[in-house]
Amino acid sequence: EEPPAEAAVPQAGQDGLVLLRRVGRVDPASLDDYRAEGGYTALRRAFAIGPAAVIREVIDAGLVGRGGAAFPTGRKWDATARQPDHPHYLVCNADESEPGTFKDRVIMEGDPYALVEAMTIAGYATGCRKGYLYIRGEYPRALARLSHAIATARARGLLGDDIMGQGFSFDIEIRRGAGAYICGEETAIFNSIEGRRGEPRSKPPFPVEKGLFGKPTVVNNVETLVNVLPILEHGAQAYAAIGTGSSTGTKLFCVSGTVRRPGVYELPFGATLRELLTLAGGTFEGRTLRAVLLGGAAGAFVRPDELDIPLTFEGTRAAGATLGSGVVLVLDDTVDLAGILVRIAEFFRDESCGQCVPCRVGTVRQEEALIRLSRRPASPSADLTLLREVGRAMRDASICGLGQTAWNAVESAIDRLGVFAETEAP
Ligand code: L3W
Ligand code: SF4
Repeated sequence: EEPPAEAAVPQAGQDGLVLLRRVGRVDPASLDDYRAEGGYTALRRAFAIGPAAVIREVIDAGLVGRGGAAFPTGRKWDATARQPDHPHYLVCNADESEPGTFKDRVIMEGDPYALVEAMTIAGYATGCRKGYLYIRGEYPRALARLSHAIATARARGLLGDDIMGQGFSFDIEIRRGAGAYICGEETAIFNSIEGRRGEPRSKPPFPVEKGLFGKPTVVNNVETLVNVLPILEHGAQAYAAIGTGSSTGTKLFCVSGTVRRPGVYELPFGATLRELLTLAGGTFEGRTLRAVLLGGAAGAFVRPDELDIPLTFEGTRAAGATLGSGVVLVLDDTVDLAGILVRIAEFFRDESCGQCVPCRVGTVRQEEALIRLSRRPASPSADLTLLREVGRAMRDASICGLGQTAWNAVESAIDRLGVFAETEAP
């Protein structure tokens, strides 16, 4: 039995949290608890100002997607709302499968009504009557708590017909993933929900035009959606005052690896990686930091001398890294880096859907080359050259993010950390 969500939040119940404020403080089964702690004030405000003003608030707040790509949420909502073709669909991407990512699980288990309320607001703003919650199959507790929250909300007139007597009808259907990482790619989710193979579609057309069942669809990550609650509760201006000019609000970081207090931490954008690691207790006694993998398997390694990187979208980009979905994997000097790279390559090879050649073949070649390099060959340069060629082909010619990013972490380990440098030919 997994420990409950709040055990994964060292800050649970503390003051000053925005997205995690109710986690560990309310009974996740209790709608009354949720309402007593501010629940459903955001939806009430949404009804008071109307759909167009809700979208305006989300745009003015500067909210961008938290799944990794940081696309402006308000623009996505606006584009969907304007589509003349109907019906419109909402899909919440809760297929949290990026290695080292466990923030959405904490929200879904610890504050499930927040996601139900946020999805209702998104549906209202974008003209949807139906929302799908596509949840990772390996999250049984989150599934149970959300199923309960959805049923209770429906029984209490907060889902279904004529919500809160406002003439708006909306409901949520849960669909479970079946263990494939690629089913977290937004268009693969559509195929999966439609009963097809979970393979990505080529974009454009973007989902806002042609998504689920070929209809205009807004797809948002769990964390993205719950940000809409503080935006509506406190207003766009108050929200945008948190963080930096280009990265507004707070971010959930998933800290794992060789660190004293692993878990999900909520910090305003702009805090540094050093501050986050200090909060998490730093490395263990007698050990030194070797590297931090920022942004997950599709992200980049950073060195111990780069800890002052501000944790913002623009700051990590300028440093040649990425925030991705908030993965902060800490590696001390006892960790076998080459082994980690082989593990990452194995993951991508395993999870490639096989639909396009650069990714299907490239992920195999990448893993083979890394296995050879990890055995410390006398002349590694041929394999390093091969890795670069294969990496470039995957990045430039793959259909979806999986293939496009499968070489990121490996490249950064070679270029920034100098992994294999000691075996490189002079
Ligand atoms: C309308 C346009 N919409 C783009 C939309 C698009 C999508 C969003 C981002 O994710 C990230 C990567 C990794 N009109 C639009 C438009 N959109 N242009 O904006 O789009 P895109 O294509 O930039 O990215 P993406 O394929 O959705 C790639 C991260 O995902 N990743 C894994 C993440 C894993 C998790 C998790 O487990 N929770 O998040 C792996 O690659 O960081 O940046 O909605 O439709 N002109
Ligand atoms: Fe499938 Fe990889 Fe191509 Fe994405 S890049 S469609 S995962 S083969």
